Amino acid sequence: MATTEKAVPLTQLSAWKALTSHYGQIKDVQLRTLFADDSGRGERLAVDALGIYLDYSKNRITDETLKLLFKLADESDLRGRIDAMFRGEKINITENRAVLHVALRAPKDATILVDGKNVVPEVHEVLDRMSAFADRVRSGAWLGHTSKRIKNVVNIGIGGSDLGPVMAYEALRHYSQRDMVFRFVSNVDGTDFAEATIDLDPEETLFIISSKTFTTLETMTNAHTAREWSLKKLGDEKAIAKHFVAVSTNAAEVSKFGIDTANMFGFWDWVGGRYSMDSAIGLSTMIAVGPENFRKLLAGFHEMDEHFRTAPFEKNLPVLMGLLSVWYNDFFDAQTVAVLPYDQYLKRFPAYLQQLTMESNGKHVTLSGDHVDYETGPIFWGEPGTNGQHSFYQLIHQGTKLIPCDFIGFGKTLNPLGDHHDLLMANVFAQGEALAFGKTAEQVKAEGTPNWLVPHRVFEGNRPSNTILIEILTPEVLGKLVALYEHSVFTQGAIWQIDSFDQWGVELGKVLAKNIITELEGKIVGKHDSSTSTLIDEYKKLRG
Ligand code: G6Q
Repeated sequence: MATTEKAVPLTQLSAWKALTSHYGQIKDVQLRTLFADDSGRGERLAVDALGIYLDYSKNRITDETLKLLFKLADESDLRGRIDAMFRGEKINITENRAVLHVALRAPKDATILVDGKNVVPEVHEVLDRMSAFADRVRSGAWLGHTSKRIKNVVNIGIGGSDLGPVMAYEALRHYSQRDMVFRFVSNVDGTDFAEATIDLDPEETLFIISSKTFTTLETMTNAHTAREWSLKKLGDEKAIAKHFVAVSTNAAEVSKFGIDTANMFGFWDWVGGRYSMDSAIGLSTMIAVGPENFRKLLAGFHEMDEHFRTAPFEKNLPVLMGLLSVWYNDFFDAQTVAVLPYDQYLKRFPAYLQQLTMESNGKHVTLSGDHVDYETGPIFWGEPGTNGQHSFYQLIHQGTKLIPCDFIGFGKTLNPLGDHHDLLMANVFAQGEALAFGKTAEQVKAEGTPNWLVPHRVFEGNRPSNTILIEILTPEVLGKLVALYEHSVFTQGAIWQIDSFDQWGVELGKVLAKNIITELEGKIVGKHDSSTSTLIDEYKKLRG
């Protein structure tokens, strides 16, 4: 299917119809029964690829379900859509752009064409400049205006220009340069900037202004505040060159701000914000973990790209996870997916995935502009285990909502301390087991529970989960994990026939906020609904 051609509506595909009737047969089948009937299910419904072991046996599926889901992928021309992305076709049709984050991690000798031009050499040129700069900052060769060593790096950015860098810094902290401080400022709430810089010395602080457009309100406001904060101590405008660098596609705005474009690291319009952590937007990550580790991260991304592009769907990790997500979202009416990493370093991974998944697939019209008559992107959320177990897991176990879960665990810890790691991992396995198989009334009674208490202590089970097991968290592994979810999102978007790469929904709020700002400055009195007008008046009273 060419992107602009009108596709057969999803619900008219024969695989979709077959899945609808298949759902009727399987919806009450218990995981307990599926496992009892097939002693090899646990080993059989698993894929081991690129050092990632995905156990998807605790899903409410049979071989027939899988067959139909793969048929759905074929009828949706998933293969063609994947090839179109890798070929640099403008699959982001509403912005008429190619979608080529895969080019950011392609090896030097690869060829990926956009409008007939190979983009890979430029990617590597920027990477080389980033590496040289990161090395200078890390080694102390890059000095501040007053010849002091840079000890603090503050990334200022928001959305795609923030969440990836924060997540990657936290995830790879073990590999980071420990004598440096890394902070991330995103919110236009002044508290974010104030707290991030409260204990920093401007003479030792480098700001990375990360903004694709270099016009984003929050980022530019924080960037100007950072400039004032620096100049207050450093005095001299010339100091800006030593304490500010930019990551952007907009050279004109960068130099207007006062940053020498020699200190600018570029990227391209075919890199979506939420797919940009492996572009120059990752500069803070590179300074934190070093160029070598950053390249390992890219190599991990690339391995997953190749796997997604070439592995048969039956063994293809992102395709499997994407199709399972469609299965619950569209047939079981599951509203959300919980991502539960059992690794403290991945504490920002669910927040990162929220943008990746929800900004990509939160769409209500198809590529041809028709309103969908099925559900699209589910809500992604999560927290690291075991913490979540002591708060929201209750609802997953005994609530009335079906919440498919992704557990992520590691064979080895980066911080071996007594038996902590076995205790952590025992909980991963226990949670998956409890969700799938629950505890019957008979089992509860057999424990001597009084009859009145039995219903409260029953776990129905039949709650699905994936479990991802990996040896140890490394930069390569992080790259593979992020790419796994990126391509799972792609798979889902292809099935739903939506543009996973635009974000028009973000725009309206921005425009309305701009209007209200002029009102708050007292320049005009705007016309709003009675609620908004009253709220603005109340705010004015409160602010005094
Ligand atoms: C991501 C979105 C959005 C974007 C931010 C920051 O896909 O486009 O989150 O990254 O709005 O934009 P700038 O990088 O242009 O400041």
